[in-house]
This record gives sequence, C-alpha cells and structure tokens, in this order.
Amino acid sequence: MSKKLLQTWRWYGPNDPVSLQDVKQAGASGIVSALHHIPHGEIWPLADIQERKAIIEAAGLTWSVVESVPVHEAIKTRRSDADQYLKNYNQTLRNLAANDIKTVCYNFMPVLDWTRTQLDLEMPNGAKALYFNWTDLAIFDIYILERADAVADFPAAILEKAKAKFAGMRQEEIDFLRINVLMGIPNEKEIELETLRASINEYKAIGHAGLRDNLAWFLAGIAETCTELGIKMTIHPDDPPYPILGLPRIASTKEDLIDLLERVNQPFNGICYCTGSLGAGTTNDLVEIFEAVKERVYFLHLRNVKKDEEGNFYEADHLGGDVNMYEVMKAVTTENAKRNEPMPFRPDHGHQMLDDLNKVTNPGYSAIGRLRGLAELRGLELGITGNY
Ligand code: DNO
Ligand code: MN
Repeated sequence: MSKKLLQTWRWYGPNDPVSLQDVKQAGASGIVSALHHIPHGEIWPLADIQERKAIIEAAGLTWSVVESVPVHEAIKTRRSDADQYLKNYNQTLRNLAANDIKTVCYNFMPVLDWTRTQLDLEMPNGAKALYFNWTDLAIFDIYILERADAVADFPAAILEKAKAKFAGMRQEEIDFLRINVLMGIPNEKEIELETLRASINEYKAIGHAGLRDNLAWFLAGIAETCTELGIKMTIHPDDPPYPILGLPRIASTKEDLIDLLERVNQPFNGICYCTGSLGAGTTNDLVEIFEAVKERVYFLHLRNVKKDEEGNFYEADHLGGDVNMYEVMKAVTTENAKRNEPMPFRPDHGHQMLDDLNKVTNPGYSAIGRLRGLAELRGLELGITGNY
C-alpha cells in the first residue's frame, strides 16, 4: 500500500537554469527528464540515457519518469516512413527499460506542443503567468500564419476584436506574438511558419478520425515492447484541449481519453492526468474525468487555470483557479492508497516570481513558482490523508 504520492520535478538536463541541488531544496525526490538534444524520431542511445541517469543519481535523486519521448510527426500522420520511426520508438523504450526507467510520457498533439499566446502575463501581485487569449490566437492564425479558412473558426466577436487590435499593432508586437505561439519545449527545434502551414494541410486530410486511428496504430505497435518490459505509457492531454489552427485534437475530453484507452485496451496504455491542460476545457469536470480513467493514470501534472467567459485562460496559483484542487487531491490520494507503487506527480508549471523575475527562465518552469506549487500541493496532500 502506498501512503504518499511521489513528488517529482521536471528537469531539462544539465542546461536547465534550475539545478538538481535546487530541486532537492524544493523537496522533490523524483526527476522527470528527457534527452532533448536527440532529434525527434531518433533512437535514444543507451550511453546517453546512462549518462543522464548517473547525473541525476549522483545528486541523490531518481529518474522516475521520462517526459517526453516525442512521437515523430511521421507516426502521427502515418507517412510512408512511419514504420521506421515506430521501430526507433520501440528501441528507445527498450533502452530506457534497460536502465530501469519505465514510466514514459508522450503527447499526440499535431505539430505543436502546448500553445500560449503570451508567456509573461502580469498578475496583480507582479508574478508572471502563461496566458492563452482567443483574440491573439485569431491574429496569429489570420494575419500572421494567413491560414486560408481561419476566419471560419472564430466567433464574430473575436474576429472583430482581432481586426481592431491587429490594426494597432507594431511590427515588434506582431513578431513577439509569433514567437510566443510557436515557442516549443526548451532545447528543441523551433517550428517555422512554412512548416506549420504544410502540416496543417497534411492534417486536414487526416482529420479527427484519422488521427485517432494513427494513435491506435502507434499504441498497437509498441504494445508488445511495453508489456514485455513493464513500461507504462502516459499520454499527455492536448493543451489547450480544443482544436486550434485547424488541427485535429484527440486527447481533450473524458470521451477522448476513454476512447484511446479502449482502442488498445491493455494496462500499459495509460494517461498523464494534467489538471491544467484538461482544466482549460470549458466542459471538462476534472474529478469526473479522473474517476473515469483513474486505474490507468500513471503520472499526474497538477496545476491550475483561470478561465474567463470567452474561454481565455491564464495559469493560476496551484490552489487557485477553476480546478478544485482539494477535490482532485482527495480523488488522487484515494486512488494512490490502493497502489503498490506511489503515483508520481509534479507541480506542472509555476509563476515566474520573486528573484526569478530577474532571471532567464524556461517559460512555466522557473524554480520558485514551482517550489511554491509543490509546497502547497504536499501540504494539501498531508492535510487530506494525515499521513505524516
Ligand atoms: C503542459 C506541459 C507540457 C507537456 C508535454 C508532454 O501541460 O506539461 O509541456 O510536458 O506536452 O508531452
Ligand atoms: Mn501538463
């Protein structure tokens, strides 16, 4: 029986401005890391995995979860060369398992990972948060990306606001918006507008049903490896959890998650329950979603979002915002008590605050905001379970 959740922390590797010593001071014991220097789709060499693991262990920490082993676009779109990438993925999983790293996070979002329109929205207290605004997304989509059918995807009120705002924008503001929307995972290759346009066309032909089929094909293609080696795969929900830029989305709602679990209905096929991503969905009930899929939740991202009536949202304090973290933590700790192994969670994102405001940080991944989040979450857990 597992008493406490496993407290983990995302670490981008030796280039991360947050050190492993910092992570220890924050009180986490597990590390969530990935080999971002390996191009998407290539096999992660055993030596590189061993090296990363050794660095983490030398600091007295454990590499608990890989986030993420990126799924190559060839697999998501099931291009003619998809088989080779599937083989590579299997080999990477084998290399990780050989190092006893067996919980893997990935996502199946077309082309872009998480999308925000602003990375430094100032809170009333001066801290900075990540922000998603529909008007800014419309400006990007219509006037910067110049996607042919973009206009049809926005309500009239947003179109009007976008038009008026864009007319008053300076070139540097336009560039800034472009960079913010295209911003990816630190240390990974940025995507170009031209590539994005081409991808959007490719996905148009695939559509929602096609993308679901491709995910099922991918999962079926790694099932044997995962089952044999005891690997747990956890899909990260779409962020934000609705279609943007005309791209299909298949991991945004309870129905989506149930569908993808049932299509390849085996224990290895699991979920990274990200309360921030799912919480940005206007119709998502977070506790209901957890209850529906909890047996297959192997990794938790705990953070919060605050939405307005248009559906714009900013990343709120971990115990603030629209996600009732108290109810979520009750559900999560009840499930955790039934497990033999503790469920790993991490404070997913945090505000840029205090001394970090004067530092160069990875958006959402500065030290102090996440430390605050982790501290609040562990206190909440202790308050609920009483497991001192
Ligand atoms: C958003 C973050 C993401 C996530 C990746 C997983 O909620 O957790 O950066 O790590 O999308 O592939
Ligand atoms: Mn997340």
